[in-house]
Amino acid sequence: MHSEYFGRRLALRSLAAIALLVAAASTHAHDFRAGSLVIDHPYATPSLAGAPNGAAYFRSIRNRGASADRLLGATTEAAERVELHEMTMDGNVMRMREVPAIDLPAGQEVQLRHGQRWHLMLVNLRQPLAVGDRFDLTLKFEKAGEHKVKVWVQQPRAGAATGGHQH
Ligand SMILES: [Cu+2]
Repeated sequence: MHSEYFGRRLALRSLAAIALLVAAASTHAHDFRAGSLVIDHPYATPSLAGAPNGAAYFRSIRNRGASADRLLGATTEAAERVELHEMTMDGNVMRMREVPAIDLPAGQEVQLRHGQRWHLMLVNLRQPLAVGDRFDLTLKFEKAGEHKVKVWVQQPRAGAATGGHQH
């Protein structure tokens, strides 16, 4: 009788554990708060075979505050250094340049997805980035200070810009 009760409890427990796992797996987005900033879904695309560099993106960074802030840079164990890059079109040629900061105007949302204007370049990856990997990235903001976020490595969603990031 005792053992039957125990067995039931175990079964209930593993059901609860499975429910938790399912809940975790179905969470497709994550976000972080840094003062009045909301850093929505930091992610990176898998690195290309033989490519020394990778790139990290965000769904967006929202500044819900009353004053402007700026992203000044980032560091990560996953790469030797991180650069803020801006993409511009020069006729038909896509150009990339390093910028000292990315403006985050008060009350606005800045999109930083792949194929868009900005990205964080991960210079000299310690190891290739594969789908499912996660790594820490410490962002440095002018006003909000330093904040660590978790970057998810994932395949760009079908239908999204293919973001050809070549360095
Ligand atoms: Cu770049």
